[in-house]
Amino acid sequence: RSLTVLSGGMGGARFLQGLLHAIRTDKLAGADRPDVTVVANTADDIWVHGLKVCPDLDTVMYTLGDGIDLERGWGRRDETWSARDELAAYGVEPTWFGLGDRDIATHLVRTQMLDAGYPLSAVTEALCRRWQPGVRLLPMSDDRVETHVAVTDPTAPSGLRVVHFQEYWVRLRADVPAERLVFVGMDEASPAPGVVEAIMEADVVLLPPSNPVVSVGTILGVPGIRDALRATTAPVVGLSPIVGGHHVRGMAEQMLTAIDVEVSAAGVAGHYGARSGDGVVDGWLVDSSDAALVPQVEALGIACRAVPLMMTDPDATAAMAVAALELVG
Ligand code: GDP
Ligand code: FO1
Ligand code: CA
Repeated sequence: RSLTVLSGGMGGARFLQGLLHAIRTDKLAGADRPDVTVVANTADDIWVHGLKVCPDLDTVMYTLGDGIDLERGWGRRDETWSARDELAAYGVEPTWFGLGDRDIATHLVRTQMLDAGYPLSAVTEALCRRWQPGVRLLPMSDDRVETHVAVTDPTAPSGLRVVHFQEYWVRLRADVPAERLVFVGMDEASPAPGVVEAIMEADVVLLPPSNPVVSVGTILGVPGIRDALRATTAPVVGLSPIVGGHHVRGMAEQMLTAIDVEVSAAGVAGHYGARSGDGVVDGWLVDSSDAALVPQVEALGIACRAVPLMMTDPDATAAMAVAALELVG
């Protein structure tokens, strides 16, 4: 048996922890323990100080490999910041994006391997030999794809300025509206080796409560991945990252607004759409507090249930994974 999960960073990594907990404590139906393949978003990736940084891949790898800083939710535990402070003393930009000393080792290994000609998928496999995340971790693509965000800038001739997603999130704290999203390199990208197969050969495909626009949305945007999701014989089931009309953390509200999708669990379900129509999901979980939205989602042709969707601890998160699999099992 095999499960394939299309993941962003923190929301996806938390969900995966719960899914692995459910598997290891035999909470899933069926005798055999499934293998898990994770297809991670790489459109958050950024080149800084000559280094290739892959936040969502690293968040999943560090979280499942028990190296994550639990409080921040990104980067390494017991981190120090000497390199960042030294770079700032040189006045080298970007000073708003901090690389921790321990984390830098990961980026050095990755960048050296990329320079030597290895694709990102092979580099990720090499990094995972150390971290042993307990899943097969694949980048969505070996090609460079970057999310950029257009924000209002009265001094620009067009009235807009385009910044890298990391600049929007980290420097601007996502507190100005995202006017438009640009996925640089997306049209020319192709799925990394194993990605389409992992979707086609899975028994179930899961969309965790990751950002539907800049995490799952970008994965689906890689030419061929959406088609694989529509073609697979596996049921596809998602969990809402929107609870009570708001994201739990992050910037899904700003991203959904930028693409004119209603910020609600039903709005996101409608955005993904039913596979029986021209969409990508068969099933959808909303939070218990959004139970009133269930009929609206089912009217879209998507099986829907309301269950607690707050990832407060591994048991609660494991129960979410079990509910997702039960919905389509
Ligand atoms: P990122 O790459 O670090 O932004 O992480 P993801 O894209 O994987 O997940 C971000 C999404 O997770 C956000 O839209 C949050 O609303 C959602 N999220 C975070 N924690 C929870 C939770 O406990 N429950 C639910 N339902 N969604 C959550
Ligand atoms: N988030 C911040 O708020 N400030 C940072 O300086 C920062 C640096 C950073 C470096 C490596 C990395 O893997 C993640 C980092 N993040 C930082 C988090 C990052 O912005 C998020 O994980 C996302 O890309 C949101 O999905
Ligand atoms: Ca992300």
